[in-house]
Amino acid sequence: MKLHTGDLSPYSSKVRMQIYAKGITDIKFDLDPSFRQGKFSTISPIGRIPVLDLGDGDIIPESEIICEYLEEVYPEPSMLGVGPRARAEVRTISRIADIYLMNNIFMALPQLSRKTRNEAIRDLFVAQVTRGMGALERHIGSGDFAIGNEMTIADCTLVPALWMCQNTVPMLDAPNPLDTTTKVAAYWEKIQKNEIAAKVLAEMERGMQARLDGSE
Ligand SMILES: N[C@@H](CCC(=O)N[C@@H](CS)C(=O)NCC(=O)O)C(=O)O
Repeated sequence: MKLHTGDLSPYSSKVRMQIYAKGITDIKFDLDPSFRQGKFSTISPIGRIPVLDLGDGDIIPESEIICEYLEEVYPEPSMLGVGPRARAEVRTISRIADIYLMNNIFMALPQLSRKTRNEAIRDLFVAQVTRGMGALERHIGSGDFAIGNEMTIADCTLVPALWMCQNTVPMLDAPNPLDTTTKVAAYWEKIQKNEIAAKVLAEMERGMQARLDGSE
């Protein structure tokens, strides 16, 4: 199998984090040049990364679907949580991070340039991120991981989303929604010291550097 991925892509980082945590070694990573050339829709109709290539043109798009597929193909160690209630909570946190944090952060990013910024649009999306952060504050656990005592898919979605929040929202000259939280801020402080999270965060930093250098 091959994962079409990118260092800076938070959705791809989520899948890579799951792959590292599960110790999967037979998935290759690839950033197809056609993605950068805007021709990626020939590989995946949705035209976005990550995409899991199973071979012979058989592909699975969407980070959440790929993560669920990998859980079925590589069930051990499970990263879905222990028991139905914990699994529902893991999926809730993953959904908050995807839909209410990451999606709104992406929608705000076109307002990064001060010259062309529409402050009303920036404020609309940052307010939605702050609202999502408020929901996360109420759902997240108080231990080392988002839910329970082991790393789950919730951590895989949350770590790249919190990195995005930390590294992009202040560049919009807006208050950082992380600063409105207590439990999420404590989690963020702790999880960055986790070896697997740190590996993915280092890749995202590398991707950001490449973007700033113009080499990607
Ligand atoms: N819902 C998708 C979002 C994927 C996504 O937006 N990926 C970005 C990179 S992080 C992308 O491919 N953007 C290219 C584009 O929008 O054309 C998922 O969870 O995989």
